[in-house]
Amino acid sequence: MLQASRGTVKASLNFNATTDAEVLYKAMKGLGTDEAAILQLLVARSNAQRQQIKTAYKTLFGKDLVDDLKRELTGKFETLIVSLMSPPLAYDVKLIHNAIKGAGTNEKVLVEVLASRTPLQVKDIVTAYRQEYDAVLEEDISGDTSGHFKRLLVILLQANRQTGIQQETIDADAQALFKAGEQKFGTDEQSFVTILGNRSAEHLRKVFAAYMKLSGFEIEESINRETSGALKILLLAVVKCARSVPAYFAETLYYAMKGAGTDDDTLIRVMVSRSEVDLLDIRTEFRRMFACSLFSMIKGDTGGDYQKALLLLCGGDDA
Ligand SMILES: *[C@@H]1O[C@H](CO)[C@@H](O)[C@H](O)[C@H]1NC(C)=O
Ligand SMILES: *[C@@H]1O[C@H](CO)[C@@H](O)[C@H](O)[C@H]1NC(C)=O
Ligand SMILES: [Ca+2]
Repeated sequence: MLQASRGTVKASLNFNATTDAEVLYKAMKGLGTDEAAILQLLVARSNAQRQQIKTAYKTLFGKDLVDDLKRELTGKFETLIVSLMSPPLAYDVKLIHNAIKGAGTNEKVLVEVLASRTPLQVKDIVTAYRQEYDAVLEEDISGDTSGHFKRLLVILLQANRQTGIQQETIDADAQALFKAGEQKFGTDEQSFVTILGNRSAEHLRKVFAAYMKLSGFEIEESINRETSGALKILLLAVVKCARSVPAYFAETLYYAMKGAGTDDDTLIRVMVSRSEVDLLDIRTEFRRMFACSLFSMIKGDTGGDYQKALLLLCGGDDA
């Protein structure tokens, strides 16, 4: 896939992997570590260039760059830098694996990745997961989840959404959603799962408008009232991504930082995975939706080298 142009991170023009590997080696050798040199260099390179630096580093010094970074760095800053070093597909596969391995399930990560990635990306994740873990992702996710939440995740894993707009079914879909929720005692979750899991984003946007006209409610309000738990979170993510993926991530980042404390895992995950995709659009949506810029919120919520790297990834303030 071509480098999308809406990211904040771009390929460096006068790139020399050997020179970069030497700079990183110097920043880490001996006592102490030059964290500033490491973060300034790595944020200013595309992920593809970072992979070339990794290779050059091994050739020059016979050592694994990521192992050295892990040894020299600590905490959230280490997590951020190591995440930047991972190729995007491998990063997603690892996120999903970590979300389901062991006891418990990180539903938030499953929802975010499977609701926001393109069909092609989801297909690549399924294939790469099989190669990496010799396991079938659908089976592993099915074993870890249940009910309608599981059903919708499995539909999303097929990455088989219809394409385009089916003009003749817009009203029928809106009516089916109304009947399945607001007009029903209890909720027919299956109808929500079928329509939101199978229709294209363009089609769904038309359905949401028809739904509003028909019922007087935004579909999000109805999902909030009619469903609960992980299914609700997944349905809302699918709706928000159908409306606008950058707006979905702007909101995700906002709630990762709002109030006391910070959900650093989410902050790192979103900043890294969107840095070469649509972080510029996410910044714009963030500024439109909330009272401050993404930059200023990161600045207020983080510190140290971790903050420096995140602000460079953010790439600018939208006053
Ligand atoms: C990269 O820099 C090294 C010196 O550090 C030089 O020997 C090499 O030719 C350069 N490579 C390219 C492609 O310019
Ligand atoms: C959509 O989702 C349902 C599951 O609810 C599935 O059975 C159905 O075959 C899917 N495909 C279409 C085109 O509706
Ligand atoms: Ca109801």
